[in-house]
Amino acid sequence: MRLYKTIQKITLLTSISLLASCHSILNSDQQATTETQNVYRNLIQLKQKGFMFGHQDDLAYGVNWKYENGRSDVKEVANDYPAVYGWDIGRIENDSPENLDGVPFHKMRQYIKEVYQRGGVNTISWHINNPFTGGDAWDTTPGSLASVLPNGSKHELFKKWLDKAAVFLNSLKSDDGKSIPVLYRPYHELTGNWFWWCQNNGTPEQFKELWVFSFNYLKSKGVHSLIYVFNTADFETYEDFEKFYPGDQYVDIVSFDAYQYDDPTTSTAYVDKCRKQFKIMNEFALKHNKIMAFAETGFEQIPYENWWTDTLIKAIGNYKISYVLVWRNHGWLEHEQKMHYYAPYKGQSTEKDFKKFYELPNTFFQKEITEQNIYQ
Ligand code: BMA
Repeated sequence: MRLYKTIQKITLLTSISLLASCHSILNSDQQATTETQNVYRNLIQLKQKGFMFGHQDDLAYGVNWKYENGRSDVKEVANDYPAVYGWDIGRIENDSPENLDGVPFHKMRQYIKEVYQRGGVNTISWHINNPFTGGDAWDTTPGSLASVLPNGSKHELFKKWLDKAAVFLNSLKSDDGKSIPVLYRPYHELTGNWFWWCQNNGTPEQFKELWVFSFNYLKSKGVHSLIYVFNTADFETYEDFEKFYPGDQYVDIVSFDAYQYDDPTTSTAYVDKCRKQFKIMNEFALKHNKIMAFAETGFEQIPYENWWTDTLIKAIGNYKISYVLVWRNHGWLEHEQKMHYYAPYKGQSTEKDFKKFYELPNTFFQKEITEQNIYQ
């Protein structure tokens, strides 16, 4: 198995060096740092051969542990870290020392640096509180989206919150002082109805204005290390996907989030839905010359032992996505009285299948990505 993967890797390296002459520049930020442009170019090349595996909060905690240096549930199962690491800066807006899931920002910064220095990919989302009400991201009080736009009653407050994000993003630096590139995924799951920025709380024009304003604002604060990820929840048609898209010069990657909720041994609903959405998104990505990603997915507690190689692989099909990321391994959720995790951990029932998934020639984890030197 391992040998097979090694042969595949050599093939990958050879073809990537052949592709190295094809130059492609980031659409969003013409002043993007060299490392940011490099990683984007490398992501374009990598997706021809497979997709990276990602996990939210992977280094911070897992099932039954928290903040132990070097530890990762994924690593304990696959003997390798993920290639992509998801982080969320929710609560940075109110100067909290920890994000909404309890991860201290100073630790997050450290993890992000660690990931960068070993050649992995960091992605950041922001469950930003509701500036209109002071409630959380899930507070969908009507008028919230409009209130943050220029001329809105909370616009000045919103800018202060963006300032805090800018300070954090600008503080992500490697030892040699370089800004660390981040796949930035703001206002995620916009086609849903559960966050204050979702489609039911504003017109497409308002959403686009929110996106473009924040985009320009962060740039004006000197943030030039972002690769912008546009992200939806479910959608039915090409028009639905396109409706809130702010424009090619503001987006680099297009993606959606979709979770498994029913039993994959009796229902094909999740696979069918993902395939349908990938088909539409693929058409969109080709037309707009964008990279695709499966930005969030998972099956809580993974109660089907072949979920990785059977269900997830089928859901992705042959679509050339850059990465798939599963959500966090919180462990026991006290307020819901249940286990909450999406990646396997040592002893979890999908361990064997996850190792098979790891061995597939088209799945990339840390070791393979490190060899690709994606920041160069
Ligand atoms: C949800 C759950 C919550 C968490 C939120 C933001 O899917 O995991 O427990 O607070 O995401 O990370």
